[in-house]
Amino acid sequence: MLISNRKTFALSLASLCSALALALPTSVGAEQKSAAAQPAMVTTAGAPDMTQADFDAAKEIYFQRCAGCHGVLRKGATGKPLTPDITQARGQAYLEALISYGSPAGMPNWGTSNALTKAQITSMAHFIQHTPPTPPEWGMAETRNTWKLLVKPEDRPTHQLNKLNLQNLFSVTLRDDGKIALIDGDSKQIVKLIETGYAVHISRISASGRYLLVIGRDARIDMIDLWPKEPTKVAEIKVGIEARSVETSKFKGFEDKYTIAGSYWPPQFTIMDGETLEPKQIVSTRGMTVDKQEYHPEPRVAAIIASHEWPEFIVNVKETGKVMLVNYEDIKNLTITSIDAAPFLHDGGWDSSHRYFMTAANNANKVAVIDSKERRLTALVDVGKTPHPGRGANFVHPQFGPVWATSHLGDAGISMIGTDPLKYPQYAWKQVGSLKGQGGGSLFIKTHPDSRHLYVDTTLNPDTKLSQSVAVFDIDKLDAGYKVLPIAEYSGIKQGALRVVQPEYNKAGDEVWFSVWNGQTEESALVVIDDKTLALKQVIKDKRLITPTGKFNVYNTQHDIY
Ligand code: DHE
Repeated sequence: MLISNRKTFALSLASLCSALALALPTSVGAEQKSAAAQPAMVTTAGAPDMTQADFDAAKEIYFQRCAGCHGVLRKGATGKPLTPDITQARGQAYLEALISYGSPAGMPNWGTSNALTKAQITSMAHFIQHTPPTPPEWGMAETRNTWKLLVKPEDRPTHQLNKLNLQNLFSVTLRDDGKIALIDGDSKQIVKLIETGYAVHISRISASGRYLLVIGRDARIDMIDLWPKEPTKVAEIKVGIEARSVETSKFKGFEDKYTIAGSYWPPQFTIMDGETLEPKQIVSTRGMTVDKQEYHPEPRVAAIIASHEWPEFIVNVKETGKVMLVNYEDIKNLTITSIDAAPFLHDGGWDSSHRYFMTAANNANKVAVIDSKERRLTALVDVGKTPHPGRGANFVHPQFGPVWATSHLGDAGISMIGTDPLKYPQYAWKQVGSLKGQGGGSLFIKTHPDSRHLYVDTTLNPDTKLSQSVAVFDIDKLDAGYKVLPIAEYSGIKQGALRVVQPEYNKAGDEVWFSVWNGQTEESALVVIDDKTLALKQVIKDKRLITPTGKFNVYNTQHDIY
């Protein structure tokens, strides 16, 4: 896992992880020895023996903190592969040092940040030398068993019954609290807190703007109807054991008809009824990789985006490096177009025309451009090290015309790619320029069609000065460099390992919201900046705002504005 707030690892995580620990077999490929007076032991040839209790505890930590980047089967993705042949060759001391101190390539410093104790680090270094345990599969029976239709469609209102300005509502991830906060973008008041899955990840809005879909790392989806007297959860389902993405159908005539969710484990996606979340189809993504054409047992589903050109979902399959265009016109006879891109596909968003899906192949240091109309790969564009755009940022460059930009985890560059093949063919699908930001460790970049500013966070930079501030570029004077906004300082919070993450605009495009993300027992905040003046507009503090990270403005998310 890429980040965790220090000292915070959440009670809410504990519940999932205990559940995982119960669900997971204890070490596949590892023998268990037990003797009457001896604790049960787990052994793997070449690895230090572990007691069953230590092995289980390490397994929990691995799922909580490591699997997101290294993969459940440890074959590597954002993080390096950690299979026993590799880890045993590295040896105990090397592994302990790496876990403790981290690396400039993005491995967190679990020891020196006090997130893990010395004993836990020793145990983790032992654990990753063992054969990885394989979690169970999750088919239709398991999925259906978790499905809860809380309010039937016929019992829901036929029009909006509350007075909320839904278009300027924000769904805010309260990452380690297992909740989202709905915040009124006008008054900045919390409208409601809603319980969701553990380590909530993202929110997406249905095509009509009525339903909010929230997914947690535990693969639980909560569907919230924004029309009742107060926003209310109407359906819930669990589509696997680990997941990150959810999206709803947006093609004309199919608005709100289907919901899709991608799972990390098992590696598959699930298509559900858009009004009820009733599961309809589960499709495995296991298969051959794009480069070596080798079988991969764990190709996880990363970003998913709904096509506006065809009744299709565009699905990033991380480890195989393939983009699947899943046509949902006939759900019983799914047609899937598989497009070769590059590994490891992660996140991405539309260009400004909403025709081209720009998606990061972060291990290849490339952005894949998928033409959703022609259903093919348009280009693989070389960019900087480990691009991580979120959904990226679209703006009109004074020289290159419309561009889409991404920042990078691995370096300070911000790559701009030309996106207008008609008026600016000479710049289309090329990296036309690179800006220098504050540093590496950037997760998200954002602008708005009515703004002339470009905001870049550096959440994962090891230098707290950088992880607690953001860079702002004036799009009309990009050569002038950036201004620094000390967002964490603006929040007035003095305690804790604050990190500033994810710019998000309000509907009008004249405010930008940032999360000041602190530990679970510490104070966090949202900081709102006036986009015209770049002055601090408001600090939103509330003891219920626990570990805020992603923020999703209903209108901007619904209409793919970024
Ligand atoms: Fe995310 C989006 C996966 C860690 C905050 N994250 C995504 C998407 C994926 C993903 C695949 C794209 C979804 C889509 O568009 O359909 N994230 C992962 C991981 O695998 C990773 C690296 C490690 C993990 O264990 O989960 C990871 N992500 C994080 C965090 O630690 C962040 C910063 C804080 C948090 O809340 O967990 C985080 N991820 C986000 C946010 C988005 C996101 C805010 C949506 C950005 C947007 O603008 O759409």
